[in-house]
Amino acid sequence: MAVRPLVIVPDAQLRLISNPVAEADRELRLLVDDMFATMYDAPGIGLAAIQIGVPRRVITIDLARKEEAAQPLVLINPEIVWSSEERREMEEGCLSIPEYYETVERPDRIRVQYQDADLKPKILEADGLLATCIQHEVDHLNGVLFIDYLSKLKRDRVLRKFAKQAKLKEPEA
Ligand code: GNR
Ligand code: NI
Repeated sequence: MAVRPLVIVPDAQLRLISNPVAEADRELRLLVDDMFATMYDAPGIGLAAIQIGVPRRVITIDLARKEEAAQPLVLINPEIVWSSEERREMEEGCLSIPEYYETVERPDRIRVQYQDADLKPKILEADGLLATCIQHEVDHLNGVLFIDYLSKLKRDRVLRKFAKQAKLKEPEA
């Protein structure tokens, strides 16, 4: 298991549409292991593969608190097949946009079809934080970030700040 570096905005990789997974091979198991290692290390409650630079439709989630037993969840090729009309507001953050938090409104409840780590088909109904987290991660698979739901003013302000930081970290030409 290896903690891999996180991809941070405005890295263009975060705008890629990730590719479906077709085989439950060693490469997939390695990717999932490294995603959990990276997510727990951060720490975060969810991670999409593109956040470690791998454009595959793979999500890891664990909502357990530190003092609780781990509840690892892997969603491969997830598809939200139903979402409630009822919405809920929740404060979101993203490991690819460090230390920035804003309220986002999303469907309160969802039904998601996915495959587990062995590519066995599954269905999950979720509400509350889990529903929010799954929607946030599925967005990553489609190149969408939670700041895309904010006003252009707020989004541009955040992106400018991170663009400036990235530039400062660039090696001298
Ligand atoms: O760790 C995370 N916390 C979080 C809080 C509210 C809504 C979504 C999230 S996901 C985020 C980790 C992350 O960036 N996943 O892509
Ligand atoms: Ni995120």
